[in-house]
Amino acid sequence: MDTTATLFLPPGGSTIAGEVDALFYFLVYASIVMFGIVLAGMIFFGLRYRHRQGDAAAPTAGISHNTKLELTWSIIPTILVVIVFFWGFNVYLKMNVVPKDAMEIKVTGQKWFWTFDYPEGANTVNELVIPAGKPVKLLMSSKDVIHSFFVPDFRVKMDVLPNRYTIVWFEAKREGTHNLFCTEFCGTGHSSMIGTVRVVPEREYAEWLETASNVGSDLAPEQYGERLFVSKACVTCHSLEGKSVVGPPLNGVFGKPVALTSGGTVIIDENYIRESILEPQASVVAGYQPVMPTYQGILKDREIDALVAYIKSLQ
Ligand code: HEC
Ligand SMILES: [Cu+2]
Repeated sequence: MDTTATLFLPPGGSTIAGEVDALFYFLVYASIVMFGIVLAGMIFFGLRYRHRQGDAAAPTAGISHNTKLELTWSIIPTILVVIVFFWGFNVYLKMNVVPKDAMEIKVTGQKWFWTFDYPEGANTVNELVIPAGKPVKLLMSSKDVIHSFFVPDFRVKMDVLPNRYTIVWFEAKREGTHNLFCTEFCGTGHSSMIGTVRVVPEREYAEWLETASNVGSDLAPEQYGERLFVSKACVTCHSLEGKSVVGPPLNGVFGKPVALTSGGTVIIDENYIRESILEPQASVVAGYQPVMPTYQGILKDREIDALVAYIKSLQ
């Protein structure tokens, strides 16, 4: 249960990490020892019994087998394999049987970000906030292709599929932040499908949850929109410096005309931005792929208003 990084693995941040690591290192070192024995034997026999000038041809009669040797090289590996099976099965069960008192968070993967829905109505994008010392169950699904939820520090990895739920659970040991990756190649934006898991003390979590459901009420719409633009992952696809990334840049576009793939032209106004957020496929900007995800059900009206105000302010 160490918390420092080891030769092959990052610091362990969950209660299961120590057990996964122990099994992993057992496998690594057992393989190295076996490899050493086989290689040393090969080199030794190669040198000891190499062909020399004047040697008679090798005798072929009278050599059948060596029972002791054969039993040894069968029984030792069998014992090792059986140990690894039962050990692995034990850890597997612990990782797969969710404790009854686990709190549940809904995870949605889509091109190319993660959404987390908490029981009390709060939601976050690309940042999972959980209490320390409490088991957390993630109920996961995808809106489009196969993604995979991976938190190396927790030693958990689980595919996130369309049309099906998958489950993963863990208990973070103490407060801190951990990297979250999508580890299934899911298209051109795959490398930006990253996030963090922020572990906070249990008391702080309750407070966070309360404020998370009504953040921004104290901010001016443009400022709130600026935050949402980052926290809801718009930045992964939209530049504010006039560069074209996955999507078109959004600075200085308000009030200007834009050409659509369908042939027509529209003026970028409040309604067009709103439609772009909720029904991105309704009018697709010429020269771009229709890959913007819908934010229907993710953004509340107040948040859409703030984003519109923010984009408007970017002149
Ligand atoms: C996965 C990448 C992706 C994400 C995330 C994304 N968009 Fe888009 N967006 C696009 C693409 C691609 C287009 C152009 C094609 C289209 O119109 O659907 C676009 C188009 C737009 C347009 C129309 C722009 C124009 O010049 O006409 C607006 C407005 C917009 N997005 C706003 C947002 C906001 C606000 C967010 C965050 C809440 C967001 N987008 C998140 C990819 C993305
Ligand atoms: Cu992905």
